Amino acid sequence: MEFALLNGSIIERSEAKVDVEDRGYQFGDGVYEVIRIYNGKMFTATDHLKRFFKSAESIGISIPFTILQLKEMLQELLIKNNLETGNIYMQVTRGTAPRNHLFPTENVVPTLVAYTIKGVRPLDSLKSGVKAILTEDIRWLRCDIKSLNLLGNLLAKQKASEQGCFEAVQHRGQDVTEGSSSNIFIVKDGTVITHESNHLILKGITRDVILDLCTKNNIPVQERTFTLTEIESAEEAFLSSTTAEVMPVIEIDGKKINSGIPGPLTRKLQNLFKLEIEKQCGVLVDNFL
Ligand code: DCS
Repeated sequence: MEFALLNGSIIERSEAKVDVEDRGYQFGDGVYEVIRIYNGKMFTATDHLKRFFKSAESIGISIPFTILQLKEMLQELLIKNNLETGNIYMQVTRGTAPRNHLFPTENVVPTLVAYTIKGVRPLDSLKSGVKAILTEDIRWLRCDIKSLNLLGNLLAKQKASEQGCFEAVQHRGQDVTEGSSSNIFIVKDGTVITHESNHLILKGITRDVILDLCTKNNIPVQERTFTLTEIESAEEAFLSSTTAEVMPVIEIDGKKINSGIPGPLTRKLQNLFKLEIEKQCGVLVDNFL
C-alpha cells in the first residue's frame, strides 16, 4: 500500500484528495519541491526544504510547520512507502476557496501534499550524455520561485522531446538562462560557467553543490551570464538537477560538443558529485563511473 502526506497526516495515497476549488488546481497558486532519495535517505534535504519555505513565503503562503517538523514527516513517509531509490515530491497551495483571483481573506489553510515516486538513476544518459535544443525563454520574470506554474517549462521540454532531445536550453535574446527543468553549465578555457542566481533562473540545489565542489577542488568557476555564441563554442556543457545530477550535454541544436562525448571536467564533476551523494546517503551500487 502506498501512502501520501496530506496536511500533516500520512494517509493512504488513494484517499489523498483535494477540492476542485483548490487554488493550486485552478491557478497554479502554489510552490513545489523535489528531493532525491538514495539508499532510502534524502539527499540535501535541508537545502530543499529551506528553498520550499522561501518559495512559499515569497508568494505569501505560510506553511504551518517548521522545516524540522516537515522533514520528520517526510522521513516517516519514506519509511512507510519503503522507498530506496526515487524522489519525494511535495507541493503547497494557498488552499481551497471560492474561485477568485484575489487571495482569500477568510482563514483558508494551505494544502500541503507530499508523496513518493520510485525511480532509478538515469545511468545510460549519465554515461553517454544527452542532446539538447535551444529555445527562447518565454517564462515570467520570477523564475527564482519554484512555482507550480510550469507552462513555459512544459512547452520547452515538449519541443525538445519532439526533436529527439532530452532538454531545452532556454535563452532570453542572446543570453542563456537555464534548462526547462535544470540549470545549464558550460566549460570555457577550463573554467566552469553558469548563470548567476537572480530572478531569471531557479537557484538549483544541485547547481549549488556543483559550485561548492568546484571551489573546494580548485576548479575555476564563474557565475555569470553567457551567450548563445559561447554555448555554441563551449569545450563542454552539462545540465544539473535533482533527478539528472551532473548530466553531460553532447549535442546542442544538432552541433556536437567535445566531438559528441562527455568532457573531462564534466566527468570529474560527476565523480565528485557521486562522492558527495555517498557522504550523505551511503555507497551507490548502481554506478557508471
Ligand atoms: N531550473 C528549473 C527550471 C528546474 O525546474 C529545476 C529542477 C532546476 C533548475 C534544478 O534545480 P535542482 O538542482 O534544485 O533540482 N526541477 C525539478 C523538477 O521539476 N523535477 O526534478 C527537479
